[in-house]
Amino acid sequence: MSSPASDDPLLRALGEVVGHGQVRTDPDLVAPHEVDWTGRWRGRARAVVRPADSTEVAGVLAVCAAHDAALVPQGGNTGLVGGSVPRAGEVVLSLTRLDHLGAVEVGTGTAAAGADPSGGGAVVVGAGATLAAVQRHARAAGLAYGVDLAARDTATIGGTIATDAGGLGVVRHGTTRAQVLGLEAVLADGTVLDRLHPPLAEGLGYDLRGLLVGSEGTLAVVTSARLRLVRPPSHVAVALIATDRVAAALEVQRVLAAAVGPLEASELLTRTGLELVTGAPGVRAPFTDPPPAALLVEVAGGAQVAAALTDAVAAAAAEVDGVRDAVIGAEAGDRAALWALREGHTERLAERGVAVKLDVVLPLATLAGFVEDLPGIVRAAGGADAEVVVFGHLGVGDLHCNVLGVPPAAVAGVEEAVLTAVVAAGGSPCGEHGVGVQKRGWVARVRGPAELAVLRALKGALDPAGRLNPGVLLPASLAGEQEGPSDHLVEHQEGERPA
Ligand code: 2HG
Ligand code: ZN
Repeated sequence: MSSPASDDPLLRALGEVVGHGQVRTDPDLVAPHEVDWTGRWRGRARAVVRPADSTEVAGVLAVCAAHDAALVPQGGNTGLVGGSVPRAGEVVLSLTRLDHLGAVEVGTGTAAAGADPSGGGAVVVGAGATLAAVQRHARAAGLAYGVDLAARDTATIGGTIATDAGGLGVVRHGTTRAQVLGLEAVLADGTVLDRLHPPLAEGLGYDLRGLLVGSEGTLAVVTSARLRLVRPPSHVAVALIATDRVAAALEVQRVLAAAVGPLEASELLTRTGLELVTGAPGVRAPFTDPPPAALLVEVAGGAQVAAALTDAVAAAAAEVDGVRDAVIGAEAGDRAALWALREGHTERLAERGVAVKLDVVLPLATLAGFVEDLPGIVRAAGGADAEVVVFGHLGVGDLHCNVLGVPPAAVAGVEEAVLTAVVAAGGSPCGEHGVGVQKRGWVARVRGPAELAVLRALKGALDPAGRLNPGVLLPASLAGEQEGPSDHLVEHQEGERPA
């Protein structure tokens, strides 16, 4: 339970801000906040603090500043790179109670309001609102939110802003950055920064909103956001196209985008992943033999969209060498069944153990070659049992490389080998999952000295004492961290999966 009579002066002061019942220290209540969803990243929390609104968040940050205590902001804790779990006794700042949903502004129209002039809108929501709650809320007003993830029921808006999540609609709508019209955030000293409704003269000075999106809780704590909403298409259709190699799937993607684009979604599945998801009870395999690569596309259009997609897929099959088969999902149930194959990957993988997850971005020109080389790369570094399952957001070159069967001692070597190959192929070692703890060393490796100096200056200006999410995103040398427990945070690696 709570710690009403805590001897810890920090916890007493926090209780005065949020109510003593919202400062949790009971190991059973704290435990779920100390480990991530995959079970790979875990640490220790001094307490979990659950403010109700931004005023209380400001109070929590002011108290932490006065007591020189570090904190880790946490939303739904569905992150995959260790960015939302405590490491060495920080206070976990749980934002799930900030789940308010404001009135939807439909077609408010002007650039100043930030709404979509083509008939979309905007809405202000709390950082703790789940993605699914925001989607439902937008739908009730006839609109849609452009970001969607399989973890929608648990992932929060704050978390998706922290990592600049892309998700399943990224090829159509861009990442979260493109949806955020305004932000409210609390600075390390407890000051509230209100940029929810930036004035017309948004260009007047630095873009603070852009700075905070993707900053993973290291510069400020986002408490609310004003999000762009779009008008959903009247009709959509889905196709899953089996091909004999990734290069053919890429070529089909190009041909379909030209014929029936813009694509609402364009996702890659590969043989090992298809075997995994179709092996689950009750799942109907779309093809007799799982193909080496399959492309899942969703397109929008009028009432005849499924027929248009069927024709376009047939034309692509005639034009592109290596297309084996295709399934069209016209009705809602069939579309959902095809999407379930893609969305089921993460959960099916988790049932097989704690995968080494490497989310990376490749230029489309080198992506196919990279995927072909990957099994050899992971076996060379991770041993003969290492098996890679690749899938992801093909439209933007964002691949999720999940490696199973890696002995704990070989995990670092597998990460090093895969990410080195990504960089050699002209890609980025970091995609939509963010940097977190997992890839912070790579920040210093891929960004030049001038950029690193700017990153250090920004962190120093906004969080000079290094209290906001220490150990995340910035390498220790840039974050101004003292030599301390957060430098030795890999005790959690290869931990047991949570119960
Ligand atoms: C997805 O695209 C998520 O489904 C999770 O980003 C990816 O489990 C993963 O590696
Ligand atoms: Zn993804």
